[in-house]
Amino acid sequence: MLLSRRQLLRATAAATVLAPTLASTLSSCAAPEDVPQVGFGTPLPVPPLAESRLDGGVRVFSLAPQAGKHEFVPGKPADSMGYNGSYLGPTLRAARGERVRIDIRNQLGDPTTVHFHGMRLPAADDGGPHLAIEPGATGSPAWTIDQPAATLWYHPHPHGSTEKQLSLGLVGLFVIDDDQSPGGLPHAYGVDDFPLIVQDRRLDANGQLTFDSSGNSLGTLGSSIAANGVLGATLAVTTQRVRLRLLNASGGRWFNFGFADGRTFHVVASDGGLLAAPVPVTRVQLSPAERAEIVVSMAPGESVMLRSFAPELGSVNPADAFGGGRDFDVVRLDAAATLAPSPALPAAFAVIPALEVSGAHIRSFTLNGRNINNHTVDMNRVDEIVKKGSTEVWLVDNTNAYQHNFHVHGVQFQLLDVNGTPPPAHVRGWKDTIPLLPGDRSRIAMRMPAYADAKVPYMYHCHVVTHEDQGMMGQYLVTEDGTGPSSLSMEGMQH
Ligand SMILES: [Cu+2]
Repeated sequence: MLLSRRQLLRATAAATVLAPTLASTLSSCAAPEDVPQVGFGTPLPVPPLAESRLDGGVRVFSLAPQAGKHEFVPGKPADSMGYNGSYLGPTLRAARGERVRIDIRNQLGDPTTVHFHGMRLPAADDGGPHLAIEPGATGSPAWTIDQPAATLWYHPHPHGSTEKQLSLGLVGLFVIDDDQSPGGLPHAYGVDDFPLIVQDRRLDANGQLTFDSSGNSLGTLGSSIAANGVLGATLAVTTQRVRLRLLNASGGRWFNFGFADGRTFHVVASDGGLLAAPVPVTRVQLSPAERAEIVVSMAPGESVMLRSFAPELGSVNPADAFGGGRDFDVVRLDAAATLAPSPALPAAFAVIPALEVSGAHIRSFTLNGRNINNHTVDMNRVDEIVKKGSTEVWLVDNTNAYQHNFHVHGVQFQLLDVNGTPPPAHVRGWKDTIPLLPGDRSRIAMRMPAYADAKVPYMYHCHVVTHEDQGMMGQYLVTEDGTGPSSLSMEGMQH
């Protein structure tokens, strides 16, 4: 039944892509170029750890989104954006139980927000599109970290212009530590534990970032791959094992990470924290916004390429119109002649208790075109109201002939099954974003946020950011008893 459904969808996929392909052929002389940049050897930069200060027991960080120039191609500075700099942002790091405040000063010429992706926090501090910070204005979200150690991230979420701001470089990591993590995992930042923010970049002959989605359905797709902002980066490995905190920070491209020599590596964490145990794999596929922490072993003196192999995208056809069919080299790992010893990986991490879902409230979300349940987002409309702290099961159904994904703000969830089948072990941990290939029906279970607010909603949406900008998003309120208003007033919602 599923196969026939996919076959049916395949016919419409070809029809969907025909029109834009024709349009791009007609306008090809005006279309921005996509000039792939190759050649490895530039040392991989590591985003600095953000400085913080303690203010009455609160750990305070400062972020200033700003415009700048960034050289993807030496000698050809591109217009870009960054936090506290010209491209990307510092890594925020805090421990479970700490209270944090992020002082945000918007130095851009446009409104922005800072969304803390994967964080359990009050909706009013979540940086959704209702919480715009105007140019020159400030915002100061604050909350107490109350979730396991994880690699989360922050990025803009302004209504209708997320693709532009995110793609220009407004991306940073938020690493949470806790005291439950076992020994044996590499954890020295920039020594044996490296963030890896991976983005496809569409560059023209002048090294400028360009935006052009003609001929595909996922927004701008580029054929140059940046790791921590650098094309053709190499990582100098000095230890027997390294931990890579992978983030797919692309607007629309799926990555399917593995090593060029096919070696096995271990996935140790999903979006929201450590798995129950390390999982040996040869590939880990990430849709936009997903993370995976992996640990790879190296031999002295060897080099190996971290590659994105052509992603598994189900029945999409033609594959290149949906970001498929291509391999990309991402980062080359060069091991020193002598490597410092690393402890053995632990056999098991923390137990992840399965959420009790019998009696859970069930909701259904159908992804179709650029809408969810036949609606594009209306910032004044409340789509769902949930009870604070309750457990829910959401059924998410992609009825399209091409892929989407699905992100829920304010929670970490467990993926129960995909088309009735339990997910592979390396995604049986905490998640906040899941891919949905054509025809996929997935069930996720989550404990809803512990913060009631009848005025400010949390969002759920497709994280292909051009789809999000086109309104493929809905919003849910959390209230004490699960009832509340069906509409919202935007007035007075600014930070
Ligand atoms: Cu989508």
